[in-house]
Amino acid sequence: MSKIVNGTSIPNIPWEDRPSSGKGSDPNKEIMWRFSKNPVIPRDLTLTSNSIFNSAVVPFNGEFAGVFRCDDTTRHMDIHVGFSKDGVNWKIEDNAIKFEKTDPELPDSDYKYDPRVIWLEDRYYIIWCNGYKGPCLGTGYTYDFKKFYQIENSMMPYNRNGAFFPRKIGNNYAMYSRPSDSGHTPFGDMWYSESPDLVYWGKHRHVMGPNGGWQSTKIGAGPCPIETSEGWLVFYHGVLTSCNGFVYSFSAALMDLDKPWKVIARPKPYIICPKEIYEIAGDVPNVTFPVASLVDKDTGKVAIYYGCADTVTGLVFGKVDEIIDWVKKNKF
Ligand code: BMA
Repeated sequence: MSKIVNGTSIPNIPWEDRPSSGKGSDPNKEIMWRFSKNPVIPRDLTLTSNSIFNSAVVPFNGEFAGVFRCDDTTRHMDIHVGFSKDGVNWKIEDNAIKFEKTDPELPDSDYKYDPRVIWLEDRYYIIWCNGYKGPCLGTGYTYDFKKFYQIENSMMPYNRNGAFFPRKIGNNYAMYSRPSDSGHTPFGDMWYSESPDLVYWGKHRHVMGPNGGWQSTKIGAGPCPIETSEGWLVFYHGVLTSCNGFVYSFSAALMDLDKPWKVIARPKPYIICPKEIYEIAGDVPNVTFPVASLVDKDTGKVAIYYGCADTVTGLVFGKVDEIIDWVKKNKF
């Protein structure tokens, strides 16, 4: 029995056991290990893609569906739907998703990027960084990954890294987000907000901010939070500013189940930091940026999809129970 609560069985979760020797083999050194076939999604999978990264994947009809950030060869940023039988080999549509507006007054998007997707009550919600007078949080939903509907923007500019919780907290929907600026923000804390209807958001609470080392410049939520008996397991990215620019790594923290703005344990070390060639070389060097997790409730296996150097997409694997123990052992 794993510590996962309210989870889904995903018997066909993409998976590879921890290697028995070499890189990733020592759990005392690396609590998660990279897929040997990384990167799983190449940059040129669609007709016009320059890069495919920072993308969201969910189990769908016994297989997998996803919403992918595809920057095209004009370097326009948009999100595309894709499907896979095994979570590793993907077919991604050449054309970007066309959302049907649920209100004709909804503003158009100048661009869309970094989507998160979550099953919530009766449908899949998508939340992304949306261009509307600067980056804000765009929101929509789909039942079938064929028709997509756009609802009100969840947050006004400037905000990024929105991640919905998979269930209500008390009577309200909930999310993490990261207020930012109009550019490549040199600061960033994680915030928590609630909404009775996914339109009006409030009860804003500060969650946590930068805290030295790999997470000294800014931090932001990665995949949607995972419910466990020990608290919400939240993978998040952290950034440090080196003499060559930003370096994006990631780790995981545990948050209070009823008050998810309260941090139970936050680790000092990162879990993944740019080290492999596809993470240190690309359109934006030195970026490992997690945005989606698949979690199998029966085995506690977790597979994280992460953007590599803003160019391709990789997978890392771990076990939820081991990661929880590691977070507690390595907390500040
Ligand atoms: C952030 C976002 C991410 C990107 C990261 C590194 O501000 O644009 O999509 O991965 O920068 O370039």
